[in-house]
Amino acid sequence: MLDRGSYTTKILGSGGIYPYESKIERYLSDMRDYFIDRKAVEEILSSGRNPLIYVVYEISRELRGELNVGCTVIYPGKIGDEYHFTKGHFHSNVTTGEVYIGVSGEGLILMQDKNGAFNVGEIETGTVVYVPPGFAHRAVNTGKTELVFLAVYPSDAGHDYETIMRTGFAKIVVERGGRPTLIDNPNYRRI
Ligand code: M6P
Ligand code: ZN
Repeated sequence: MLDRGSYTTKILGSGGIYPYESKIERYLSDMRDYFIDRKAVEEILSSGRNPLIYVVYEISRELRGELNVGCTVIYPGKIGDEYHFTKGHFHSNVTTGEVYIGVSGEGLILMQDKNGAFNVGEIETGTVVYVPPGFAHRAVNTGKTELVFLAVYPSDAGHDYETIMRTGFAKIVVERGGRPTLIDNPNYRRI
């Protein structure tokens, strides 16, 4: 699939990148504990549906100083009132940052550090978002089409999903009056 001696890949839009090394699919069943409306989650799953929320096409490298490339495609939609999003993570290596580059669609990037400092950035075609070291990051698709973006991050960054799971993000993105709206997360636990 990927020739390790080749250093180029191509952005295919909602098809991700090609070639890539690995493809990760996240279905609603993989994100049971993430969406705020647990009742909506269980209703969808018990009706036999299990929507694909997002896919990540990734090329990872090994040595310190090398850079990984990921292309994430978040499918449009909501669970209850809440727009589809990525799980969100801190980096295990807290000294590492990341850059997101918008390819198509529209959405938001939520960023939050361990002291609770919160930041939000818009992402659409051509947007470049810098995620500083120490900030957990989650992308949210607020549009009607796939949100596609590239991510570039150090090969030794690592994904820490647990820390942000313990508190949740301070804000969530829901539809209010037909529009995406950032509201306080009622389940947010400051530590
Ligand atoms: C981006 C990068 C990846 C990440 C992916 C999905 O492509 O940040 O490292 O895996 O988004 O985000 P998450 O891992 O939080 O589900
Ligand atoms: Zn990251």
